Amino acid sequence: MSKERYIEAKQRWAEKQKARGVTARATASRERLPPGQKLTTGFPVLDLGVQPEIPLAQWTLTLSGLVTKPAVLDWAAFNALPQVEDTSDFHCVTTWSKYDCRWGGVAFTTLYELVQPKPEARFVYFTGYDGYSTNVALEQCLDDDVLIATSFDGQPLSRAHGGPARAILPKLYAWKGSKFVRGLTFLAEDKPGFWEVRGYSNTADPWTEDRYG
Ligand SMILES: Nc1nc2c(c(=O)[nH]1)N[C@H]1C(S)=C(S)[C@@H](COP(=O)(O)O)O[C@H]1N2
Ligand SMILES: [Mo]
Repeated sequence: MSKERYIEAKQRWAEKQKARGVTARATASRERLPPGQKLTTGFPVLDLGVQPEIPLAQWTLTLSGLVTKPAVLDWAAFNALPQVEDTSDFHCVTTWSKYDCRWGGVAFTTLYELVQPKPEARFVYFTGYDGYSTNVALEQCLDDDVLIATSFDGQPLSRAHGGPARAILPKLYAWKGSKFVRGLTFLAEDKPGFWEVRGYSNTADPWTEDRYG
């Protein structure tokens, strides 16, 4: 069934349910939707007012800091790494959530194995081509749903949503995933990023509404 027909069918089903006076199944979504969040079916765009244009021929991802094998990957080298797909939910601190985002790209763990962080590395500082930055504990980056995504829903990641490549960390509020990602620096000491120095939470757990401070 095509996506359009599937959506139409679901819509008809919903209308029928409504006509019958049947209310939506709240239980599943209540368990899936973190507190204080509202589900959106669109995909809002949030950035710093700049969406840098990075030609693929000039794009690089720099992996540096406390690592045994620092690396600067160009587009070809990055795409030659094992590719994964992961579908996850997306929670923005401004209270919208989006379900079932299908991301494709390179798992964080693949990059971890490539550069071999030193034992003292405990934090990762992500930077973006737009001047953005954000910090995450290394341990959280090692979850199997964390990736540097270059595709969304089977299509190349659009510039609006952070293309050519962005970080995705589904278990944390979405500001922890840098769009237009440019570098990952492995650090011994934590270093607050763009929003973290402006009062956003350092740990950003949607399930405890760990939004600010
Ligand atoms: N480089 C960069 N990454 C960023 C941001 C940004 O402004 N610049 N905004 C963050 C915030 S607050 C959110 S909610 C998500 C939004 O991603 P989207 O625009 O694809 O919805 O990107 C995050 N990553
Ligand atoms: Mo956000």
